[in-house]
Amino acid sequence: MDAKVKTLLENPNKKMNSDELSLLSAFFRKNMWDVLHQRGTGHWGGSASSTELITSLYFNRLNIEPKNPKDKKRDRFILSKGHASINLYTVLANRGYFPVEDVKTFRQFGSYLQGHPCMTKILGVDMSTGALGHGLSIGLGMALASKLSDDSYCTYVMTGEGCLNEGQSWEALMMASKYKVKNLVLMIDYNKVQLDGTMEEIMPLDNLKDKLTAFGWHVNNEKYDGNKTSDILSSFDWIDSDDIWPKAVIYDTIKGKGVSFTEGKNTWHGKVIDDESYEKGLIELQKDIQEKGVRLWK
Ligand SMILES: Cc1ncc(C[n+]2csc(CCOP(=O)(O)OP(=O)(O)O)c2C)c(N)n1
Repeated sequence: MDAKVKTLLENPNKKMNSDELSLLSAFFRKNMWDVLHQRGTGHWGGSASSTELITSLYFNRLNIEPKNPKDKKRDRFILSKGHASINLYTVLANRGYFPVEDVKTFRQFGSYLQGHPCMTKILGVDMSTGALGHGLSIGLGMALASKLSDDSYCTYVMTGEGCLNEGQSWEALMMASKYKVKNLVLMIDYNKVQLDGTMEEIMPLDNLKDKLTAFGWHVNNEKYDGNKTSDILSSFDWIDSDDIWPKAVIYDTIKGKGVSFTEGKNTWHGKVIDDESYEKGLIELQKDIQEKGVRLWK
């Protein structure tokens, strides 16, 4: 099955459909599990929750050209939850920004692929992130800049709840709605689990939709499962369905998605994947690739 997935990846510029995105996500998730285990470091939980979202952006949505990564007119993506870097690196490499082999050097001394994404060292990274809460302010700046330069690119910012617990995010939310900033999309990976507890224990965000709406944002009515590529594609259709800005999309996701004993567990936020857990998880991740591949090529 891996060989078939690689065939799919031979043409990364193709706009992938829902089943293809689903298979690619399963493949990337397994590769992430491999690297985090081999390297003995990194953030599994929040990377596994956003896998379908980041895969769908880069293989279906973003107007980008990896051979021309600094193109002024490219869409921008800011991974405000920068700790999910292994997810971003895996997708960027497979999309053609840098060699896939390099992902194995994740967090190695001297590697350009460190624990948090660095825009000056990694092609395709639009903003260095890691300190939670900065991404939306920066995305807002990029969106405002597009207005000044008359470029029509779109800026996407992905946060988890951690970023939304930071006051700075709410300043950016207020300002974006004040200026009715166009082409700015906030994508919330709403897995409701953080580093050392659940969202409810740390800082509840309910009712998030009402809060964002009260801050002047246009928020999805329909519920979207952010681990389901068909839902993600529907959310993209929703983004395109009107001209009301700025827009926020709340995606319900599962932290640690794909490995049953890590799902919904804050303890797997950034835990080292020991050999026994690795072998157990691998079986589930490989089964998922197999099933999604069979569905695609039946
Ligand atoms: C300003 C800041 N405070 C604390 C941290 C440490 N930290 C890293 S990830 C994280 C929890 C993030 O939770 P969430 O946004 O829900 O991430 P996800 O579940 O999507 O991984 C924390 C507290 C940080 N990176 N930045």
